[in-house]
Amino acid sequence: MVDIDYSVYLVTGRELVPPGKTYADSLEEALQGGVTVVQVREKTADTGEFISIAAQTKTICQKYYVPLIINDRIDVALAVGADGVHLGQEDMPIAQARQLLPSGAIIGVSCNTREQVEEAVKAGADYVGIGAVYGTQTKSLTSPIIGVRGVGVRLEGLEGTGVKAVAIGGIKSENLWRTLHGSVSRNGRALDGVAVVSEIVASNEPKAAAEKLSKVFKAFQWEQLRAAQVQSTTISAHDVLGDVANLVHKIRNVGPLVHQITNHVVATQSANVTLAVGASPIMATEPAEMEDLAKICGGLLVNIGTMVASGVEGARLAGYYANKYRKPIVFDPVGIGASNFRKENVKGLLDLWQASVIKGNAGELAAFAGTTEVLSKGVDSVGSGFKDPVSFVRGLARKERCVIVLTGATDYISNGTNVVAISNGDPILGKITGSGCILGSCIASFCAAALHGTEVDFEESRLVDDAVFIGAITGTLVLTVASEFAVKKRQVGGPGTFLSGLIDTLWTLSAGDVRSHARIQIY
Ligand code: 3NM
Ligand code: MG
Repeated sequence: MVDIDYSVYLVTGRELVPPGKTYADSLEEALQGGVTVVQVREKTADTGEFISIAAQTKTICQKYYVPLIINDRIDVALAVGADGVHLGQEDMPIAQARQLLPSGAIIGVSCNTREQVEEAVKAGADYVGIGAVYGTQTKSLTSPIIGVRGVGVRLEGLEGTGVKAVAIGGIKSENLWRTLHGSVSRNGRALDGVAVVSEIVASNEPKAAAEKLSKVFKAFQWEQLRAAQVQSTTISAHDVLGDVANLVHKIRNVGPLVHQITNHVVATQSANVTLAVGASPIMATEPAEMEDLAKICGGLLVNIGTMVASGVEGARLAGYYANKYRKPIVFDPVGIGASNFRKENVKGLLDLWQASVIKGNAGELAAFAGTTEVLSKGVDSVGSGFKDPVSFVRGLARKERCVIVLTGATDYISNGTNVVAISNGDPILGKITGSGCILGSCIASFCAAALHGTEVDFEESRLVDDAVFIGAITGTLVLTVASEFAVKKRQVGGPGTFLSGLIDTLWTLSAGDVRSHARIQIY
């Protein structure tokens, strides 16, 4: 069987075609823009009209060698000689459709739950349509919106099978990058395509709309391919520390504005640390100002520490606009394992936006990853609680498509390929409140500085790249090296003087200090 390219899967919606454009013109332009599959979906047409639309669609699709799929109606598919059918949960069972259709016909099934995905696989579906990912105006939904994290869970049902998957429901070029990055199973199974109606059909420029989707998808596929090929690259500690030193220098010149939504326990010291490393904090939480701030800030920190329900909307919008304006987001799911509210909150936020860096201690990241690994106390010589922290952070970074920072006596930072372990830091860091939260501010500041001045193409993500990796490493090194300096060089009597000593040290720490005192190991 020929492999079908599901990447830009157009579902028709004749009623949405804007005035002044015919259905046929809109369809043809969409195909010119890079649509790879067309499904004719007619919810009210009589059989005769459906057949005539399907036949017209087939003629146009054939010009572009694009397969044609008919929604629901086996008879219509047979009548026009379509390439396949798409079945809803209430439509004809797959086995019966398979009997009626010619051999090799494509059969796709709409799935809302993981169980439905598994059933579709068992019944011999060629692909599943998983949705609705987001809210949609196009169809009145009868089952729950599942979010990108939910798509990831449903993709687990496809692991080890050749069944393909597209996501559907509210997908736009604006949220496509997040959709693709977020919709990944724990073992890295990603989407084969996205199905859209309104983004293309309701557009006055369906060609441009399809081109945009296609371009983002191709960039994603390229990234996937590269990730699969490049299991590890050899980077040297010398080169990494060179980049770190440059960034410590750069942040003083750039002075990036860093938007921080953090908990009220640490807000003041986080703002002071941000200033001390050479950046400027803005600690705003009002939803109405989030878009304006995303435009002017170099980066965003979201820390859920003391977040209350009324604060969630600000965090949602801040991240949404940070993604939109391509600003890096550092996400700190503080105490995620402590309550269901926090867990649901984290899920809700990551359903909406893509983090560039996720940081946490062993307990937090274990809860976040949903690992069953028991965090036994004090048995682990690396002190992180994980038996194999290197593999853990690498795997989680791959799954989340972002940089992971696992904090502990040794900090582990991964971009999904390499892992940098940092063994700097004085134990007294554990004796002041919020040293982890401060680290988040520090990392956000250096990520903002790292991305400063890089031109960002809308279709291209620069949210998760080498600059962010170096930003995370630099933020961690600067804070941990400074803690050692503060203890050694100042008259630190205890945690109180340590905090002020730390801020003073951050203020004066040079690129050379960081470079010469860094203790890093690369895996
Ligand atoms: N099926 P738009 S959502 C046809 O959840 C369809 O199964 C869905 O349209 C499902 O891209 C949907 O305009 C409509 O949001 C998708
Ligand atoms: Mg149906």
